[in-house]
Amino acid sequence: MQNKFIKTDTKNKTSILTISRPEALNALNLEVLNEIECSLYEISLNRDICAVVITGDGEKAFVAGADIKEMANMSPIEAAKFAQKGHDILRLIRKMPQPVIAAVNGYALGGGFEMALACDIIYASQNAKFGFPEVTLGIIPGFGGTQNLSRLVGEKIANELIFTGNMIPAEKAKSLSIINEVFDSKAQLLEMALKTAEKISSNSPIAVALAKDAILNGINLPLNEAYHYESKVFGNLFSTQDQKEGMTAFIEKRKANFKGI
Ligand code: DAK
Repeated sequence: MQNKFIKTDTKNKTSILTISRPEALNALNLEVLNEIECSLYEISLNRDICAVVITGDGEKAFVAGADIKEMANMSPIEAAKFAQKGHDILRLIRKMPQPVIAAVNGYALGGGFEMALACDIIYASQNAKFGFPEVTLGIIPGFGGTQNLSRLVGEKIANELIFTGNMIPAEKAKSLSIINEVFDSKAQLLEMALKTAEKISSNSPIAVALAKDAILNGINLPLNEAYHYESKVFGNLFSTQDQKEGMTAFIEKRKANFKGI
């Protein structure tokens, strides 16, 4: 499929997915969501890709939210379809074996903030701004925002952000542990996102995928059940070639050659 709004590029073992609709600050309409879903799905099946970076085109925005102009005239059926598409993408980001890094340059608002929150790591440039303006439009965050933000930072901080619709700058988001790191410029942001992706790609892809699975599936379980889940995943890794290779390479004092099997 020829994409209109999504550019994909591969560097070493990393896929870089750029949301490119700068005239609307990369706002998410149904077409953009369809292209993101297809691109991520293809990447999720590609065993040569070990990490993904999602970013926004231009200097101003990562994603300024769902497309308000498209949403304004949606019928209830279209709105439900739109909502389902958004949820499908969030589930895909969470379930795909490769870690996904959001490289947030400029505005990450509404659905854009929610997409970043679904990613495994969030890096931002100094000019990034995060917020949930939904209540100013008569709606609430609907791509998981009320749930993911409150689980991440607690109810009180999430309440303040969601009830006011205020935006917070990158440094504040970092101080609240919403994001991992802030970088001076967009160039530095992308460079560091790729560097982290490369470091991830140097490890066993199957171990990284199962670590992601254990964190995501364990985090909402009672601790004892989560330990049990972790121990099963840990045990499963001893049936892989990567576990044998990683430990043999350590003993033989050489670099491991992981195959992801
Ligand atoms: N949608 C459509 N167009 C947008 C847009 C958006 N979200 N954000 C910006 N644009 C367009 C502007 O209309 C403008 O287009 P023209 O007028 O030039 O044609 C162009 O991008 C440049 O924007 P501005 O001229 O406004 O640029 P400024 O620098 O002055 O302001 C801004 C930047 C980001 C502060 C401002 O554009 C703004 O406030 N944008 C809207 C931000 C927002 O409210 N975002 C949240 C959208 S609601 C759901 C799940 C999730 C959602 C919905 C449903 N279900 C499960 C059902 C998600 C909802 C949202 O994300």
